[in-house]
Amino acid sequence: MLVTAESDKTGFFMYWNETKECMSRDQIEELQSKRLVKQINRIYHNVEYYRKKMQEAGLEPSDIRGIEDLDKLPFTTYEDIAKAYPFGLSAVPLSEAVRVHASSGTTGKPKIAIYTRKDIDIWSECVARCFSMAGITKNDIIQVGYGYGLFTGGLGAHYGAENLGALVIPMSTGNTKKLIDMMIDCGTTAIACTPSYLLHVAEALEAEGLVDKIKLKYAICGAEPWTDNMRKQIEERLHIKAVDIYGLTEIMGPGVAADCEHHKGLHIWEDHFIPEIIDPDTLEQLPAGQTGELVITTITKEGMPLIRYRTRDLTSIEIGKCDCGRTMARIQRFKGRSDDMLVIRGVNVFPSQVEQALLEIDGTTPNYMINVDRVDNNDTFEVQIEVEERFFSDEIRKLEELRSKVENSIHQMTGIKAKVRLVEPNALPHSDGKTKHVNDARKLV
Ligand code: DLL
Repeated sequence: MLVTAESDKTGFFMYWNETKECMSRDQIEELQSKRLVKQINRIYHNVEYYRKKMQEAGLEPSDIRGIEDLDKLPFTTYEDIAKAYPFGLSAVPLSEAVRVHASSGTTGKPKIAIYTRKDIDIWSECVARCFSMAGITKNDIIQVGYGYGLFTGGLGAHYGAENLGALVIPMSTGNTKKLIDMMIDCGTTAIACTPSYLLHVAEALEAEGLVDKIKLKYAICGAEPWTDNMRKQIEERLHIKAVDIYGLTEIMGPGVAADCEHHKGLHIWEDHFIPEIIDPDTLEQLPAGQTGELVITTITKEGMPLIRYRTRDLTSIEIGKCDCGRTMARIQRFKGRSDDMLVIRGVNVFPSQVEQALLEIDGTTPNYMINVDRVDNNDTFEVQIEVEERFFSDEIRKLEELRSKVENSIHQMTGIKAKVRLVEPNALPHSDGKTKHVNDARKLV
């Protein structure tokens, strides 16, 4: 049964912006074409980086007349963002920008995103649409359990929830006991956090016999891969409704797409983003339904517009009206990445960052193994490193000093703490071909 905003008073099926969320396919494509043409003109004239790239491809802005010309445009990659660090892709003078966020790059420098005031407003609108789709209204009390700071999760969810008019508790990460205390004391009805963390919270609540004391109704979980099974576990153990939310720093942050109560894929807000799926090897566009790499073009972003940005996230797209009445394309659950990025405790980690951290320390070798697992719904992150023989014949204090140096260096480079184990030369598996540096034993069931 199709339940519309008018017929449902619980708020669970509410549209935040019905005119946009339920546009016809023709209207979506017409709007996208208009906005794409405008965006290409802006970046050609305002961003030297894009102008050069377009000139190299033999393109002028007038060659792009609508979305049918999208595939003429060159891709943008995270290497482009790294090369332009920090503000080389900015399409506005910095005096017009009001915020910066960042996430891990493959080595050293982070990927930076720049926002104007209008970008923040559009972001809050997108998050409000997602939260509304999840059932949240102005009557809710929401705890934001994503990290606040350079990571987009905290502030992104916060502004969206405030836009909705909900009462926001800016919890951030790191203190489960306090989160639970406030959840009970304040009568929190919604939570935004990573799905693995929410399962951890569920365990803590069960252990203390507190599940019946909470008033939680909704959860909006994302920032890391998870499964329908995990969603069902969360829903059953906490007696709530949970939805999936997707986003990435470069494009905006959380709220690029989210799923509705029908769980038939994450609606991507096509009035702001044009999604494509490409074959990551041939770079050819793939038709709806086929799995490949998600590519996104931002058509309203002012601060740092991205044209055909290769997200490296593997998924497929479904077009067509959803049972909720929304018409925006649906991204299916993510099937992995086309690069080697890991998401550990919601943080993006590249093996190359660990390698870089080791390079800076005398006595370590480039032979290392990253072991990731999930114990009690918490990600574990361990790095084994072969170190020079001499450390094993030296005093134990020197070995301990080296271990602590490596731990600090990895923490600085990746932003999260690893358990470091130093091992003797040749203790790790070696191969003649491509050496395996990651052992990810997490089973997302
Ligand atoms: O993780 C933004 C975010 C915050 C999304 C809070 C949702 C909730 P980044 O740190 O830049 O941004 O990481 C982006 O995380 O390319 C995916 O690989 C992964 N990711 C994000 N959401 C999901 C999801 C934020 N729902 C990278 N399912 C992306 C699977 C996800 N993977």
